[in-house]
Amino acid sequence: MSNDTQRSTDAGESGDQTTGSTDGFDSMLPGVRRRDFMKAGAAAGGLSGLAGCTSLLSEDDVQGTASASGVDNSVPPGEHDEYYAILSGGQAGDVRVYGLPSMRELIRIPVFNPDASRGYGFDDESKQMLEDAGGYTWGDTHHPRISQTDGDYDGRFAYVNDKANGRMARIDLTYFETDAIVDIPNQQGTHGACAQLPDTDLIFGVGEFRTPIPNDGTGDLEDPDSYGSVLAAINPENMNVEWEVLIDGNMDNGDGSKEGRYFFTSAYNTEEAATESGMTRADRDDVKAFDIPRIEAAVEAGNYETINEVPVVDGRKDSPLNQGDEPIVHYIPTPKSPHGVSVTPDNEYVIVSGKLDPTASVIDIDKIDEVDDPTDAIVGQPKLGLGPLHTAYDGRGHAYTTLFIDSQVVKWDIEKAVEAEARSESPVIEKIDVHYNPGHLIAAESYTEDPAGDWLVSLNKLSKDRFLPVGPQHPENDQLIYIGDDENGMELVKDSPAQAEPHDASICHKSKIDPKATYDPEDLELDYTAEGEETMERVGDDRVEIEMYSTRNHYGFQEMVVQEGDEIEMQVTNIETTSDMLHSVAIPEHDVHMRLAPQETRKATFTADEPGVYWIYCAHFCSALHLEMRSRLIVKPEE
Ligand SMILES: [Cu+2]
Repeated sequence: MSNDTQRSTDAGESGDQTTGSTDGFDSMLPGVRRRDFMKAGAAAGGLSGLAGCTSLLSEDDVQGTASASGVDNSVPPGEHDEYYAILSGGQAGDVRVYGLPSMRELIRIPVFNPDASRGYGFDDESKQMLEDAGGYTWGDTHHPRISQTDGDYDGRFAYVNDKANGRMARIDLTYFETDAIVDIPNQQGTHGACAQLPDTDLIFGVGEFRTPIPNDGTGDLEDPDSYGSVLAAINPENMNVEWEVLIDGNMDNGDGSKEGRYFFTSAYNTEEAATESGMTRADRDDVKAFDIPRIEAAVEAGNYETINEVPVVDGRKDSPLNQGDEPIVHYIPTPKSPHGVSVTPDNEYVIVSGKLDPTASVIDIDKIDEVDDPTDAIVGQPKLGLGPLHTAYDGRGHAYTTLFIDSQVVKWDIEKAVEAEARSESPVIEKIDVHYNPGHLIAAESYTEDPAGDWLVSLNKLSKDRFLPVGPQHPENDQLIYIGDDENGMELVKDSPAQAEPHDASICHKSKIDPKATYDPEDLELDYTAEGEETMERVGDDRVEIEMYSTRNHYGFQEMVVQEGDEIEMQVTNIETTSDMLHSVAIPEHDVHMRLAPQETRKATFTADEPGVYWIYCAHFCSALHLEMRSRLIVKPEE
């Protein structure tokens, strides 16, 4: 089929954009002329009018939890939601957990950021983990992915990237806490993050920014042509980087085929430019299909260069490994600065959104290795609307794509898109306005082989006037949309404000995650200190080791006397066995806060460098005698 990238001119010459929010869009997508948007915007509005399916509800109708048609996301007091939604927190560096459909935020999991409410970054173990991962105090999380076994969520781990510092983290879903972070060598701007499916054999970090490799000041620093970016394959069990593939151009988002053969990435900088105008020059960029078994065979055969202790395989177009019939990386040109890339649940297609082109490209996965011209693997290219970014699935053959510029979600028929002419609008079923400018959208279990097909969340970047004003930084707006009724169409059910900035999420049925309500001491490295086993011991001239417990409403020691200048290693076990009975150890003026869940043991090492009396207290409200739960740290002055 043709890959004509000429912007369609059949949209008509007049008419205001009738849908979504338009102000400021011309500055959001540089390199594309505003006039083109106006034309195509008119077409999009006309289309949704003809389809007659755009939600007819006014904004007043959708306030509250029960919509006009009776779709209800409310969960009665005391009852549980159906789904866990695990969202990235963006530049907050964390991951948030919502219950769906209520959209109630349940907890935040600090990942790349210290968080005193979880004691994360304040006890020795988590402090050391953050230190070993580069010592940064923040990260930029984008794509949380839950581990899968046999193509379904197994509830073991979630993985999430740090775009700011080139890292990947793992969250243990037994305890909903970060348990490993790897600082990925040779990669800056780790953007996409996704697993090799169906069994999470590898986690992929997708390198967006091109840099010199190695980026150590050697080589030509000025010439962007000499830069590169890599795909990093990470072992999900030990979090080691197993291998990397150097590519031409850059990469953006990523997704894995369901049978483990390919990993796909989108790219917006095939130009290898260092400026915005340079990066948007070409009408087509590409989708890369990494052939994982062939790459692993190349590594096995020693066809790599070791850079910063990682085997780096050359996957550039002119690499010997890409000549002949069995290339390790297929480069499939698609229009224009494509962004979201996602594999359909049945593993037939990978769909990539055009971003600066109003189409999505439907790539037939089986054809990728068969065709001579890589564009022949593109079997559909429906025209969806302006600024198509990300696509989710309902398991009934429909795709849902966010339209960033049109501020809409478009529902379309995947097989009809394959049957239709390129750039046809006929596969479009309906569009719904969202508020405003959506980035990712996620449908329940959409990343598995069997999506649930009931709820969809649109993560909108701008909320504008949707909430009470709170100053110049507005909340994001995560909107809940019901997609379970094909006859009556999509329905907007709830606005949910969010602190900047969720990018993406995974939505998993509650039956597939089984968190522990208290710690199993066997899962922790530190020894358990029971009541009566508390010890305080001077080790050498200036070191004191304390092991004690916490319980309602006291600590193992009522007072601890040390000398000015002593290094104190304090290890505390919360011996409570009752769930939800947390304590903490807060030490004023020493920057120490150990959060202690039931049966948890933590350790903090600090220096008592100022003589005086410090009231150690429990900062996590525990009982009626919470305020009395204190202990004295007495630091005697040097003699
Ligand atoms: Cu307490």
